Amino acid sequence: MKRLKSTPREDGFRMPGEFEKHAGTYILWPQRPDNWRYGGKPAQKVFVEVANIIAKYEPMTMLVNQDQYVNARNMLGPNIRVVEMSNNDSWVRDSGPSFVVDDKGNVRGIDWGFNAYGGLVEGIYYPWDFDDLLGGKICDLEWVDTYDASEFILEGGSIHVDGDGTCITTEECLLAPDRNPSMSKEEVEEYLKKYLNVEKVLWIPRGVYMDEDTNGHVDNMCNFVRPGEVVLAWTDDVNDPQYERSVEAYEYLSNVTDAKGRKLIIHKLNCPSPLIITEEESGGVDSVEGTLPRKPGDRMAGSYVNYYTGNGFIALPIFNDPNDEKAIKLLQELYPDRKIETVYAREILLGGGNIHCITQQVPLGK
Ligand code: KQY
Repeated sequence: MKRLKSTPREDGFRMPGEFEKHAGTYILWPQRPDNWRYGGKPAQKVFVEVANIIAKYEPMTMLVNQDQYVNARNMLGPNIRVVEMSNNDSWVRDSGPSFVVDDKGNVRGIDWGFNAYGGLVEGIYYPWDFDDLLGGKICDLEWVDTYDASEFILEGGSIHVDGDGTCITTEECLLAPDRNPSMSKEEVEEYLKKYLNVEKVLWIPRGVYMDEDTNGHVDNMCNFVRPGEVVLAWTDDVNDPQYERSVEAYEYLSNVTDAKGRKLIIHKLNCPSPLIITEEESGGVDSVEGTLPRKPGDRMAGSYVNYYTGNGFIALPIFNDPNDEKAIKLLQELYPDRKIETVYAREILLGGGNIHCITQQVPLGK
């Protein structure tokens, strides 16, 4: 497949909203013992659960390292395609490609640079060479030509688009000195405009409290329900450090318009109560030089915003928390035509992310 040096904007391609129709979804199989406790065994069960839900609604592909291929194949149903693909960790939202479409229904990929959330400065695992190759490999598997954006470090979880000219991101992540240190905010914004083919970039200052693995990815903090309408991670507890982050984002979003000049409708999506890594959970993770440790007593960046929007469904992480029910209710109201499929997702959160971070959609085109 071709590697393109032009940009989606020049060629009339745009990144669609996640809520637009998909041709399928990718997930990477978890296994690294310095991130997933007990060699990923508990996480694998939850990834299977997520994959089984997605496979009910759209074609589902699981990518897996050679040494786990047979195990993954045996744990997954025959309705899931399992493909061997070398990888360093299991966050295909971030290491995989983004996809763009044109008006004729053609689909192309964008292969961003990937440096494990900060390279040699603040990256959270080493090495990341297999993950950096995933964008191009997945595009090949999809038979789509690929825009070469490898000079620009970007994780897919650090952006959301409304498919209608607007991108939303966080300053905390995209302006972090370990991503694209030689670029100014204006240059980063221009790059996003060219590759996502958007006219406007909205910059929330910070992501969710303690989302330190990712430097505050937007996909844990805010998401487009549809153009003009967002959900925002929220707490009413003024003593919670999350409060000032949520209020700051709310005030910002209340005072901007999107690319089409609309004021945003903002839905507050209350976070679960603080979720803390236990001694037992931390004890199951290998301690390795160069990998961010998962320490007992650390608060995790729990948020319901990290859900995945698929064809006819929402895959929503829940935490056995009193706010689970509120989240389900709000999302069912916001997505009346989609079934809310819940997954008890503490195990994914223990790895540092959630359902949105482990999934990557391929748009249908026409
Ligand atoms: O949340 C994500 N997008 C991924 C975080 C990676 C965590 C690795 N420990």
